[in-house]
Amino acid sequence: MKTVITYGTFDVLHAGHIRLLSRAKALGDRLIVGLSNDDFNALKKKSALLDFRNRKAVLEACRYVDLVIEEKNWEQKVDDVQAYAADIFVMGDDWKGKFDFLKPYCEVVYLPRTEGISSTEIRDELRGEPVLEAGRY
Ligand code: C2G
Repeated sequence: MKTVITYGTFDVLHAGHIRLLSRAKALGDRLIVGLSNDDFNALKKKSALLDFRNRKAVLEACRYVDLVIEEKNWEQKVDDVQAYAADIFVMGDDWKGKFDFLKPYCEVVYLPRTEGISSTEIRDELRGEPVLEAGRY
């Protein structure tokens, strides 16, 4: 069985994430996602709209995802790859080269990122919404 692993925040899941997950799963038989916890998001300076519990529930409902593990820090990937016997590590190519240190442990694949959609844009759009004043509807 070929195991693929990837990592991310996956906030407000959108088609860009889904395309990444579907292409990653297509490279093997099992896809594991290291989901950034809320503390690690703070470290990444990412302010996710949804907390870890919600983002995990959404990812676990995705047909391409077989297992969600917690991403707590930058240092855990080698241990994870070994612990889960991952054959392939996948990330979008906005990370190209950043995880080549994993090459001695598994195949490293950077996939083209989906242009035109990002959680950041969705978050900004949502946050830009006027607050629903009482009696508005
Ligand atoms: N992605 C994509 N296309 C988009 C948006 C995201 O292909 N339009 C990919 C990213 O390249 C990444 C994955 O979807 O591979 C998850 O993206 P994020 O949730 O933004 O993850 P990120 O903050 O990049 O965290 O240790 C690695 C980090 O946790 C990665």
